Amino acid sequence: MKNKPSTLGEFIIENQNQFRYSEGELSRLLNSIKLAAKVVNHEVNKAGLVDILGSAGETNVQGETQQKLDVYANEVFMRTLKDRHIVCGVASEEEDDFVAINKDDGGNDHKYVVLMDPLDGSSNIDVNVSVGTIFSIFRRISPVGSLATKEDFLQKGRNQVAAGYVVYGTSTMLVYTTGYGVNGFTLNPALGTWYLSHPDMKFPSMGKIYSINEGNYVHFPKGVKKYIKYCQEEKDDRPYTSRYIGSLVSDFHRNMIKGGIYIYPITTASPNGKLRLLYECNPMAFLAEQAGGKASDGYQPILDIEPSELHQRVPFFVGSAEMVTKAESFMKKYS
Ligand code: AHM
Ligand code: MG
Repeated sequence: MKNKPSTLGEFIIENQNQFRYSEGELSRLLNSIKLAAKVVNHEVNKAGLVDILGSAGETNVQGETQQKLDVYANEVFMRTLKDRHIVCGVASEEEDDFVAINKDDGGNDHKYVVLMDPLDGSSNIDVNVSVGTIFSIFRRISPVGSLATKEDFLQKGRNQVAAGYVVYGTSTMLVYTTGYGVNGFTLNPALGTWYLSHPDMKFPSMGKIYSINEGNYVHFPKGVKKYIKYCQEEKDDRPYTSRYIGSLVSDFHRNMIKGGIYIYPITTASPNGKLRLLYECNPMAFLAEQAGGKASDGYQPILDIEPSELHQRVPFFVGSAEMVTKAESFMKKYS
């Protein structure tokens, strides 16, 4: 009997022929992400030891203060993807615009674009709480040989060929999908090797955890307020448990393993929601659907939304399918 692949490297090679157009380019791309994640992990782990904590004194395009580790993670991922000549373009939550990799870099003959949030959950960096990296991969629309265009990045989530996240938690994990289920790999820091620790991850269809920043309660739409009250009601298997880390990656990861729902709705302060469609919601939605869960903006699947701008925000409901469906029914009823 053939041995099952046990490391991420083996797994990528083993599954390479699932892709219709595969010439190994996507595999090389995934290998680069895996390498950059190790470099960032190393830096996150020693964040308390070196002078890397705190604000870098810059603000990003959305007016938010960037943390030094955000800047560092962005640089590592950008550099890895650019220098290795494996993509034709990259867009990052931390960059004002997408970067098309030009001919001199040899990038324009490549098929894929990457969109990413290099360090998500930045408010948790200073306090030793889990943060993450989120990535999303599309095939370009523009012809191979030309420069990547905005249209390559503004594709609906349904077109993703791969997506994943890294959670820098009590242990560091890389979880990803290429449209054939979701697999999770845990980093052995002593060896620098990712081992397949969570094969074929699935959201339980129903859970008992709801994750939402309840401090914003007064600013939530009525459907969300009513759904929260439903979660807290003493009836059947309720009340549910409230768990909110404030790092999407970590909240999602826990809910996928235990069963639960994460919600970041519109609020008075963020009338379109806070999370970004392209860097956060699309990749997490692809993972959710691949794991048997569901992702919605409260009314429609996230993956069906046609993006109109790079830094677009959307309300986000993601998790166990039955819980998301229930939350949607409240949105519909009280809209
Ligand atoms: P970030 O990309 O600036 O870190 O923002 C995204 C994060 C999510 O990880 C998290 O779920 C959410 O913002 C927390 O926001 P809030 O502090 O408003 O609850
Ligand atoms: Mg972020």
